[in-house]
Amino acid sequence: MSNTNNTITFPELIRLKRDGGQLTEEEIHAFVQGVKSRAIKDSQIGAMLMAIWLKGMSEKETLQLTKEMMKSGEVFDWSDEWVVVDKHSTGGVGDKVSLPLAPALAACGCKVPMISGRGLAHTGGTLDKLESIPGFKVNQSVQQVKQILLDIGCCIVGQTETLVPADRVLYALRDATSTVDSLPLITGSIISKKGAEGLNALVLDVKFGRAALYKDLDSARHLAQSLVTAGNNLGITTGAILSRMNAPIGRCVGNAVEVCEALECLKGRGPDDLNELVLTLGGYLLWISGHSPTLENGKNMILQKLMNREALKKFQAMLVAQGVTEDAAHSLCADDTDYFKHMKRAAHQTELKAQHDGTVLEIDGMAVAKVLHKLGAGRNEPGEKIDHSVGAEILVDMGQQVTKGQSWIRIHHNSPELYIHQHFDLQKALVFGSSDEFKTESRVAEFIHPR
Ligand code: IUR
Repeated sequence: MSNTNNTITFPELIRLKRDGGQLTEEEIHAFVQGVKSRAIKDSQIGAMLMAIWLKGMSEKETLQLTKEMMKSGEVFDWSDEWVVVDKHSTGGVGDKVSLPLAPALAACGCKVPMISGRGLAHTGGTLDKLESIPGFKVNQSVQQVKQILLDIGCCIVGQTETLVPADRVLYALRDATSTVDSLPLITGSIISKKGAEGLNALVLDVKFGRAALYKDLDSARHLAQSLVTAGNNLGITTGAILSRMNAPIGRCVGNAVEVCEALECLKGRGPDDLNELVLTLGGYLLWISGHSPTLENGKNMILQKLMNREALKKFQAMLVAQGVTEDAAHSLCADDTDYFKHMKRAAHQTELKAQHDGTVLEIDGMAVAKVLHKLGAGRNEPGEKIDHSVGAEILVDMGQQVTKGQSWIRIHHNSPELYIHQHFDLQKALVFGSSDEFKTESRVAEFIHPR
């Protein structure tokens, strides 16, 4: 970009945003193209990101940024007859919802090309969970994705090189310039990738609470509204749920143990809160994509696919299509099975005992996740190897009366023993109170509907 033919230069563009101005469509186009082609220096991109972080972007600018990012790479184009849907979660502890949700939606007739990520820091990634299953391949070409959608209806894969290349550059520089937590930048990043997936409908699970990116309902609602607006403006029917993320979802945290719990859910034996999220997110997608006349009816459709094992059959077929042997997939999906015959089991299991009598009021998911991370379940840098067998099983329910000495958590680890500070941090995560202090809360707090 030069000023020889009256176009604005990059330093002028940065100054415009820095001083609170609005960028035009052409200017945003030039910026994203410059990012993609690397014609703009990293220092200039960083400065623009900080200007956007400080001054924000209007709805119009955010939409343009999202569109330009989407168009920076390949945009999938599926058959007109398909109803293509997906879910995106802002990340939580024990969040294995995608694993039962994708096959349940496929069993209802939707096409689900789920593009997922890997875990970083305390958050787990769906791809890491699936890689606990020997043979599972997350890297599939567009042609392979198309074939799996045609044959089965769902797949869970990693992002291809050609999808939204501008996001790869921007995300790395956001990380390096402390500009990750900017509403327009998060919106552009998430919705551009969903747009490139060629979706008809999208549901967002925006989490709030102690173990979430956003700690309070208000800030989560702001993010959800920005995502929903951009998604709908892009032509994807988009809605969101705001869900509570304090205690881990379900009873298992860690890659292999979460796969076991997801399989239990697919066998109709999942924990209540996981079931609630799968039914609500799935039912919501069926409703907004026109597969169901109401949300309630949509939830019932998903429930039926879990109870009659049609979702499980889809999952089994997806495992085979993505590289797992027929024998292992069949055995993992069998009614009575030893999951650890096929997935690596950690060398040690240590149970911690409750130190008082009392009612379980809360289990701090973030504290549990941090200990597991140190034990090898998570990574500090992208690309780092992780230990899929590290995890935790929570042995008590919220609101349960426990007695001193009762086991409340089982840690799966390969280190010879847990350090004293790890015992301490885990014990602190279990919050006791009296039974009248406990109140049952559903995971789902609010909906933001398409508009
Ligand atoms: N996930 C994304 O894909 N993009 C983001 O900016 C964030 C999470 I934060």
